[in-house]
Amino acid sequence: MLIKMRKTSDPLASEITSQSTYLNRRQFMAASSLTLAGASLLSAGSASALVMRDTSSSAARPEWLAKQILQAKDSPWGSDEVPAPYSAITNYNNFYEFGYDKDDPARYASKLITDPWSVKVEGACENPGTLSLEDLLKGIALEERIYRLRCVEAWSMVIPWIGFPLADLLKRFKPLSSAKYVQFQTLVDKSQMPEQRSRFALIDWPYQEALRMDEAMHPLTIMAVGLYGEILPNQNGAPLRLVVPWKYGFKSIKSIVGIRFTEQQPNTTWSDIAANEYGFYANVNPQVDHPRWSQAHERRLPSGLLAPNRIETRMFNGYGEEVASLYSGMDLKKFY
Ligand SMILES: Nc1nc2c(c(=O)[nH]1)N[C@H]1C(S)=C(S)[C@@H](COP(=O)(O)O)O[C@H]1N2
Ligand SMILES: [Mo]
Repeated sequence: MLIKMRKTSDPLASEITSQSTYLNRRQFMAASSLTLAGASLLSAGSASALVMRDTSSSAARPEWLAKQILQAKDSPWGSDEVPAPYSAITNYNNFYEFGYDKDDPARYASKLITDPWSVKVEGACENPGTLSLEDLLKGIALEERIYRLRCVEAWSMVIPWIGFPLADLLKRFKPLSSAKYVQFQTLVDKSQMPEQRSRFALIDWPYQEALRMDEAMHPLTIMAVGLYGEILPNQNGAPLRLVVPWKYGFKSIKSIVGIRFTEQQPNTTWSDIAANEYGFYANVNPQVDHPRWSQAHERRLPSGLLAPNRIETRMFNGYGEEVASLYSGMDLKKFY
């Protein structure tokens, strides 16, 4: 598969990525392993400057995970998309545990300890328990999924995730037939997450999100552990984060430590804060505006003053063919 990088003929929205060609998968993987080995990407000839990584930014990069990520298979998803530059994906983030500005996560998340890491699975299932990340990923085949991520704030990015279907994981816990929803929680650790120390925080920690069971089991729903062929940077939700590409970005919860199967619709962070603005479903929908802004368009990042990159927002973020049937008969203006 070709990882399509920006062509020089494309309107350059930002100067973040200088060179541009197509970089084929092999070069991409070779470049990744070079970085893993600590070598400088800048010496890698034509691959240079495509992805500028700060390899020191993650406190821990377990070797077994790096290896598993290098073995990720291609997938047809998004092979026609142009991924945003690595520097854009890792410097423009929402991760409120580390602050509210877009560059706060890149600045403050680097010291988050992600190894060892464990996830507690509980609720309506036959096999609850607490698993280390390594056990959780044992026998799991990773793949690359290049997805559009559409934030409710009306910007979007194309991100080449490395992950696996959430369904592959959930099945192992044998959810009961009474389990209708699955809830996820992010780590709470005041010593590592500065905004959790604030008395004025908007969010009642932990950050939590949830999906209906059929949404969770949908093949497009993944857990990501990497991007651009490498271990997930902390600001993107290391070591394990959800990615639900047809829903607004806030559903794609980061740095998950808890999974719970429930019979009732669980609480979710943003609808708890403002239920009239952020619904449980949060399907990308250009016809249902946020009370304070239109959702008809989005800014595709990277963008700049001279190249705003304003594009039309698509129903279900362009994944309607795959997911529309999940909502047949539902009034999506009511269940926004
Ligand atoms: N724990 C946690 N997860 C989170 C958030 C957050 O603040 N905390 N922000 C969400 C929002 S609003 C978006 S748009 C995406 C952004 O993901 P990215 O920074 O990897 O692009 O993460 C989501 N997951
Ligand atoms: Mo978002």
